[in-house]
Amino acid sequence: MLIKNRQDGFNHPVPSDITPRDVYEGRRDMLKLLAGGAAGAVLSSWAARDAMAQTAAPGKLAALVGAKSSVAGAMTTEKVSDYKDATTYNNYYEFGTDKADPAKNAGTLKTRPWTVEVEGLVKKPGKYGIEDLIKLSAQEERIYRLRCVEGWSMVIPWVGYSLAELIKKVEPQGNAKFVEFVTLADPKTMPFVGSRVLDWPYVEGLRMDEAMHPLTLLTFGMYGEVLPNQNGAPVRIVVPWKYGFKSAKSIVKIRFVEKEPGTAWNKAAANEYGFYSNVNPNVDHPRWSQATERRIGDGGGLFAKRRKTEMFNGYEAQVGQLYAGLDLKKNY
Ligand SMILES: Nc1nc2c(c(=O)[nH]1)N[C@H]1C(S)=C(S)[C@@H](COP(=O)(O)O)O[C@H]1N2
Ligand SMILES: [Mo]
Repeated sequence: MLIKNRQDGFNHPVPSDITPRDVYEGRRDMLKLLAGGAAGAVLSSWAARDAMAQTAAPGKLAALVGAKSSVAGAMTTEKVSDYKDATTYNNYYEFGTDKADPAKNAGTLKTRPWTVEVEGLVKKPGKYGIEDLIKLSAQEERIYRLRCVEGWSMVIPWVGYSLAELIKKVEPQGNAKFVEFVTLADPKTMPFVGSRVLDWPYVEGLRMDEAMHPLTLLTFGMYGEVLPNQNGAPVRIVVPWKYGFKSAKSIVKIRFVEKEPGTAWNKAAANEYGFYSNVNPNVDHPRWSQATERRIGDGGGLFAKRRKTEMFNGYEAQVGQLYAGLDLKKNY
């Protein structure tokens, strides 16, 4: 982000363009067949069994299945991105600044035991072991677009529950106006913590009403499995109407505060990355336009036809009213 001088696409190869098929869709088709009673017929051939083995476990991680969400806007019907793209082309600066680095380096991240501390202006602060946090509410599947500030996007089936479920349980005090997410910064397992790329730990934040919005997802899994390390295991936030960097990975503290928290990218370059960071095609990044995006998996590499970026990443009907009266050009 900060250290690149040109827009996404000029610096990186595009692994998606050589990935032949959509593993996740394959698995869903298989599950539909099974639900329809075709299991016997399907499983009678070795080829089908192989397909099942491949597609039922896209990353061969522990299963984490969620019921399809009924939250408005939570289930886009756009084509889901390839699991391989979603797990090998991403940003997790603690493990390096290249899109291929997190998948290469995040194997060192230790996700058990893991504790998330809920603190600050709440009536019921506490420490949650990750297993208890996973069980706190029913897991849902949400299919969200993810729009990176660098100009690429994907569509990912996440598994988790609305952050609001946790917030209601801990009972924020009246003066709690913001929620701050503090993520792990462990120099022993994260090779770039200690580099000066960012001010560690990576911190993000939301206004209370944004944090309470049902689309804000406390996320434990994707593609029917637990999160791979490089995607923010064991718990991250996903805020679909904001640029990707608002969705903090590998959270260790959720803090309720009165003042707007200082956030990692805002501290690094305040003129480029504001606190709100709502996807807004009408506000250019100081070094490039945000009017269009490259959907990873569309094919065509660097010369792929770009799509028009939608206001609030397409979630305007659900979240637009949160910002009524706020100047979105100033509050970018
Ligand atoms: N802790 C931490 N969280 C982070 C980042 C990071 O570097 N460190 N990168 C952000 C950015 S820029 C993006 S686009 C998304 C990427 O999420 P994904 O890997 O699941 O696609 O994670 C966000 N969360
Ligand atoms: Mo990003």
